[in-house]
Amino acid sequence: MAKRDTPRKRTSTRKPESNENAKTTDLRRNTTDAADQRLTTDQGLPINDNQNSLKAGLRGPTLLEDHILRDKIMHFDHERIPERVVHARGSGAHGYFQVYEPLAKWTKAGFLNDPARRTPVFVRFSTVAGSRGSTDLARDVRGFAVKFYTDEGIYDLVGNNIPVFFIQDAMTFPDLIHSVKPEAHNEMPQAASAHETFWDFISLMPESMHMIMWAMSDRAIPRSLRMMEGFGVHTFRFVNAKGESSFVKFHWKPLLGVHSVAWDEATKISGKDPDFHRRDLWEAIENGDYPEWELGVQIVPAKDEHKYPFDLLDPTKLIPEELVPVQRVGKMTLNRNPDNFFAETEQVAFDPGHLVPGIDLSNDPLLQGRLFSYPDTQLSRLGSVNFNEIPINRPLAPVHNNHRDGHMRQTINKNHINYEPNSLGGGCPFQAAMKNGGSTSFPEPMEDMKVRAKSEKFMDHFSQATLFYRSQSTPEQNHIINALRFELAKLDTAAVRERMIGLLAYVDHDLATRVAEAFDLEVPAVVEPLNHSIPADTSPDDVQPYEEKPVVERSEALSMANTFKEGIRTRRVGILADMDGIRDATALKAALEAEGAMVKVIAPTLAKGVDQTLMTSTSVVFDAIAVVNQEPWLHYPDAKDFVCDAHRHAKAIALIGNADQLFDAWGMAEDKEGPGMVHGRTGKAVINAFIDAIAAHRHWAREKDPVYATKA
Ligand code: HDE
Repeated sequence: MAKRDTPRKRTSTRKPESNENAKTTDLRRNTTDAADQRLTTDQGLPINDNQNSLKAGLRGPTLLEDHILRDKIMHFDHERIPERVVHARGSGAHGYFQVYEPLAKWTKAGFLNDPARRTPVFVRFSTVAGSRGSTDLARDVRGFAVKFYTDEGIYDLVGNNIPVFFIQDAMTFPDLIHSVKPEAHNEMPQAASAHETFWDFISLMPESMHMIMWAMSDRAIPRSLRMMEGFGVHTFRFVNAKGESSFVKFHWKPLLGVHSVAWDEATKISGKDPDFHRRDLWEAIENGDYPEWELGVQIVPAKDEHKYPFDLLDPTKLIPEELVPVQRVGKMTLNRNPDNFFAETEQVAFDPGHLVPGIDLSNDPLLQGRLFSYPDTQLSRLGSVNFNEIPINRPLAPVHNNHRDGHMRQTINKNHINYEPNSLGGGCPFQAAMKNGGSTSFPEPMEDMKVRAKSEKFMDHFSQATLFYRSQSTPEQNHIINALRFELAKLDTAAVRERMIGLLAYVDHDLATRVAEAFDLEVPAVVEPLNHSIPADTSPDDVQPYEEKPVVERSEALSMANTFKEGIRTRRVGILADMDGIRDATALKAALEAEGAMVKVIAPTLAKGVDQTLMTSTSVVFDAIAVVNQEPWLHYPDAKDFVCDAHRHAKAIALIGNADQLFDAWGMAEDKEGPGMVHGRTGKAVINAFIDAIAAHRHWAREKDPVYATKA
């Protein structure tokens, strides 16, 4: 066989990058794009035959001396590193952040004070429970971790898409994660909380009830990583140049609005396209539809620390936006896909302890535990204290210190002065004065007893769970009830289910009743708030008196029903049309694409003007569908599934020509009318009505699943 000695053509369709950020992050890339690339060993030896191992004769055994074969196989044998113990399944992207106005009043952080500065970022989104290859559409919290490569060093905002957490103290994190991961004896189920050990743990942890409301809501099955909010969860501190501190909660608000899929749809997407979220993010960036989020801050002046009925240090509580509005202070844009998944998305190492001057920690006991966990995890995952030298983790700010050696050290330190203070090195590297950016911790006054306990306000486990539930629209509440029915029905132990109904009764009695109906259980009467008692050995000084505090009964910001619903940019639309309907389909496609939608024409065969065959397609990967004409769909079971699923999942549906007759033929005559259903010929009126219906995202009012019904 002739040997290749010429380079293959690059086939990437990637658009050339033009922004500043690309230039800076390129510094960390190991680019070997030279035109003439000969295949070599890791030592640089050109390889003449990459197909045949070295043998003693044409039919003889392979020789041990074949170092080319041994090197290749040995490298391959070690290609996997331990996956993250949580958040193993993730997708990443590069981009930049820009602040709108200087935030000097609150923080001295340089990247939050210079509107002209574009700070490069790398973002990794993730699920929590599943392994690296698990489905994107699991019911789960999504990680939302942002690494800012600031001029003052790395700042990591390692948050989630839900603003609160299951537990209040780092001490119980391993228990929580053990309980939700696949069960220890049989490694099932993958990427799902619907199993015995998780609900056993939760039913004994009333503090988790607020987070459970979020996790059972549609927030846990996002439509797209580009359409979910992000939260720093903990309360952090801002510190300004005068040394004054205020408390801050961080938010990411997606400019496309917050949208989710239906649960039945999520389970079907998991089968049809387990990479649905990853693909969606990748394609949007490749198409130039760069995802954007505004950074929001809720600022609480130091003097207001004890003003609220909840403790700012309690990560199971949020600050209702009615009490402290979210101020939008800057924008993050993701505009470049990683070049190499392993080198970037897999090796990126976040740490809530990566801070810059002007942003500091609070005493949230969950956050405090994380400060130990992340660098410790990097050690076992990435194998060395030198993980900071991996290109994706390297700061753009210069690094000067006396760290030396260790596994896989990259830096070649060129002199022998590896201690401080020193005189032989001219005192370098020297400590930075505060005025020159030297970081200091906020000098929070502190004098107290050592205790294993929590402050009194941590003991209110239900009022914000109730606030969340009561702030949801009716369809959202129905989805929570249905999710709880699904999860609890998967349990073998009736006592766990009963304990859960008991806890739900403290959140909302109607909620508990409607969940309990599915199991024929009685809801116990609620006598008084079920809170942990304060441990007997707590100092009386630590028990804070209860005062009148501002209370919010309902918060609009907590419901996705109130999200942004204008425009159809990046929405996916599938049009069923055979050759007789191709003209209508092409016209509709052009009109929707002009509004920024991503449209596919689907037909039984891959003829001209057709993008996908019916056999390879499914409506669960589209946001809206159109059907042109009744024929030939009447005779295709796949077409019936396509349309019925779209209808059940409350999507916008356009029935073009006589396609509405399909609904009569399929025994769904009454379903062809209703919100989000558009009929007619492909004229302006129909197209505009369809665009409005798609922009609304979902038409939940159409849902009529019998399990939602309340017992008479
Ligand atoms: Fe994490 N978490 N976590 N976590 N977490 C990790 O760190 C941990 C918590 C979050 O895309 C691990 O580098 C403890 C809250 C995200 O690489 C590990 C506690 C929030 C990611 C770890 C928490 C998070 C992680 C695994 C309780 C939301 C993925 C790999 C004290 C604010 C980051 C790694 C990425 C990852 C520990 C609680 C978010 C094991 C001990 C609360 C987004 O170190």
